[in-house]
Amino acid sequence: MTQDDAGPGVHRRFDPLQGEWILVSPHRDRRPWQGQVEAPESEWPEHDPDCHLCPGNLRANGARNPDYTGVFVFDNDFPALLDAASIGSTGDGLFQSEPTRGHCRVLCYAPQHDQSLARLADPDLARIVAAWQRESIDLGRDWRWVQCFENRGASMGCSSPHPHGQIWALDVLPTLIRREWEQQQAYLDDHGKPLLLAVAEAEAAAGIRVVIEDRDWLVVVPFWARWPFETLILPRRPCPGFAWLSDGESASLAAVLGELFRAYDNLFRCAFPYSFGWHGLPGPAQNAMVPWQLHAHCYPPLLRSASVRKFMVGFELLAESQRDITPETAAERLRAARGPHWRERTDDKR
Ligand code: H2U
Ligand code: ZN
Repeated sequence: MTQDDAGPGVHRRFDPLQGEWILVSPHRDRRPWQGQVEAPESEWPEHDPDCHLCPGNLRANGARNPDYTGVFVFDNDFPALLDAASIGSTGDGLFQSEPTRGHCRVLCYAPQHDQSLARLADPDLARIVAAWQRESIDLGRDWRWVQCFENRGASMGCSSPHPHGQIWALDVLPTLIRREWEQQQAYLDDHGKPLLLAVAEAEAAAGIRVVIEDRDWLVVVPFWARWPFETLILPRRPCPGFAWLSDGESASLAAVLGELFRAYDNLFRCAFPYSFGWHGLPGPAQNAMVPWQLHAHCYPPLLRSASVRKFMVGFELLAESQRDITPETAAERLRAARGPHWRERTDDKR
């Protein structure tokens, strides 16, 4: 019997990071489903001559990629943000707008077209962590916020199966970042400790929502998760951003990432789709006490199988987020899915 069978009943949970409530309806997971079924993934070749991101290939704008062997970072050919501002601020009442500048990059995780965070070895993952660290520090010298993220899978709007993420740097604090900043600042003012450090300590003590933990990191399905198998990656000491990470913490992060993304793929035996990204203070390390803690959010849409996903529609769009299985059950299932990648298990014929 799972947590949900025992039945905590319908209730709401509070997200102290976003300052929002989430409706939890555990019993609803058993409702019949005749809606959209996600297409199964295909197997990809190690090199795809038509891929814009593979080494040596032509990109969509005609530039040629180098024969890269590790990670490869380039300026986005179709950036959402531009270095130069075009219009000035307008309006101060109902119709306000302001100019925004920024810089967008693409980070190819590996030369192999058929790889992913779930299947790369720890040394390859360490190169990705180093790239996030480098880009956050470098772009953070010039820009107010640096957003590293990845969309994986066609169902999350990813444009190519080649393992890659994006980095957007801009001259303002985006809406969700500003909200997280205000929430963390208020907590620090009231309690004298960073909010997400308190959360990490409380989650580690409770244990029930922990998916992975080592000396440096904690991966939990947060108490207030919106998406079915949403996770939060947290450092276990005060650490505002990538610039503050020690070499040891970067290395253990690489191992933790591999473990987490393998568990996701194993859960429904598929290339588990998600949107994943880092919230860290950009730029070089400084000594000042700040409310911010480095953390990663992973938002995967799958709910019941590789082909049935959660849609954030209806009540979620019009009232507030709602989830079906409890975060405790989700964590239990992710813990059980840990281990070698299912495609690499020789003892398993399924
Ligand atoms: P997504 O798969 O998450 O959309 O990221 C791919 C990014 O790569 C996207 O922002 C860029 C797109 O603009 N891109 C290039 O810059 N050059 C290309 O040749 C292909 C894609
Ligand atoms: Zn490719």
